[in-house]
Amino acid sequence: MKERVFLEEEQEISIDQPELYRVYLLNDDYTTMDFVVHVLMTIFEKSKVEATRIMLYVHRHGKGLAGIYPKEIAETKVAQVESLARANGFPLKCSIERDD
Ligand code: NFA
Repeated sequence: MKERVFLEEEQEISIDQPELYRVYLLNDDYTTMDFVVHVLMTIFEKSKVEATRIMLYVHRHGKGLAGIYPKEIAETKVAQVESLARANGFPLKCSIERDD
């Protein structure tokens, strides 16, 4: 994605905008609600109220948006979630979709 930026008369440059990716959390029957709230607060920097809202949305609808980031950061969040989940014996999974 390129954004056109206008400078003083007759000058124009273009700046590369990073491609953004949506990170979703996926519901399962085994991960505890408290753990999902913890993941949303620590890895996605949500407040307790917002983390609880997102967790319940995922629980009820099957998947829910945790955040939108440049590709490398999105991939790092997924790796952090899945490794923390595994370390705690939970099957919690994420998915990533390009935000077009
Ligand atoms: N469905 C899980 C339960 O009832 C909670 C959960 C919510 C898991 C969101 C994964 C994501 N314990």
